Amino acid sequence: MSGGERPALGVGMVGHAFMGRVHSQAWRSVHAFFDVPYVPVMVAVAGRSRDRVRAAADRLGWASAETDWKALLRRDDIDLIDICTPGDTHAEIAIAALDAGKHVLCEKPLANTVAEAEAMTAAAERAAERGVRAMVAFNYRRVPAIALARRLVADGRLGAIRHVRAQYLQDWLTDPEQPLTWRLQRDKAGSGALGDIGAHIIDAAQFITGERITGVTALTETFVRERPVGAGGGERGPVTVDDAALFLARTTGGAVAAFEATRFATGRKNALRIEINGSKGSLAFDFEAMNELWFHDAALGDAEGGFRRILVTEADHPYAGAWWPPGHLLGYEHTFTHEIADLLSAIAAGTDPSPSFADGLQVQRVLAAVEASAAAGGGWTPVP
Ligand code: 4PW
Repeated sequence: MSGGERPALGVGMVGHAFMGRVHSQAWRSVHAFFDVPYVPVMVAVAGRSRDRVRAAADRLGWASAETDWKALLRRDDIDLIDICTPGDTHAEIAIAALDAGKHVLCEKPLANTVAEAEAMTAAAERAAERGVRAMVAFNYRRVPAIALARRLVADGRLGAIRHVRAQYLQDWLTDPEQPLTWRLQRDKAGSGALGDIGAHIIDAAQFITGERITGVTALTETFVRERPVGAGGGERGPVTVDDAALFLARTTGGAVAAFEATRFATGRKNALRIEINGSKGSLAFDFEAMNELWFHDAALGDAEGGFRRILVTEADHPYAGAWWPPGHLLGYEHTFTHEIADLLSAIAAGTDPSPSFADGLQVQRVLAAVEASAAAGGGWTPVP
């Protein structure tokens, strides 16, 4: 295998549904836009059905297809395993891959339980001693506007952070006839809106502010408790996860925070929103207008202050310069390209990628605290 001037890095991907499709797009294009130290080679994709994985390989650009993910670990031409499967398989695949000396990119949330996330983090720490790296895929960190928000906070433009208001609003479950897919089953997904989309706003809030959540008080709700199983037959099965999760939190820097994750926000499709108020200014972001960051600089005074839109497409904005001229907007898929560019750079630099498995474990602890608080009627629950 040759990657031209840059060495090749063989990739094997497990799973080829929504996340597998978007990761494939990133693996195909990253080296064309970013000066990454390796040229990824899309060696093989693994999936359970022979026909479907073969078709996915052809369509998404993978050179070969396997029906057993363990086959990927046995191949010498694969250096990295990309895990795009439901949460119940993350721990087994990631630990086996790291122990086999393969770098790992793992979809979020890192695992279904804190115990699994701890075992994965221990495996990542063992692997790091051999130069093998692991990253958890919180892709929204790589939205240029979110990365710019972090830069503004780090540069002191917001002063002391007082409020974090974070929401992740979707509406794809409002129809009670929406089938009982794996995301609605606790044994497969770990939790519902909480882990699937709440995990993203936990990570984004901590990433932007540089602060960590120290404790929570929470409630969760499941509005539709049974849904159709499979197509047509009339059979219904129990929904075993939350449809919505809301919680208040405190952070290491003394801020107070409000989080809301729901799949019942009628009319909201993928509204990951975050507003941060500090002593010197405020920031506001909504993924449904992901190229924009709104910034209020209190130093301008009442007469000239107010939220101002920054179109985050300038060459000196994070990631944006690698793409198109200013004003030519980016989309959801670009965040995954950015994530993979950062992962490849970390592998070459011999440093822990960010977010690491340890970061994923910390988010998992917040998720567990939210569930524990909600189960106890909303009692204050510290995050260890
Ligand atoms: O990770 C998230 C998914 O599980 C995604 O970013 C959006 O919410 C789209 O699907 C779910």
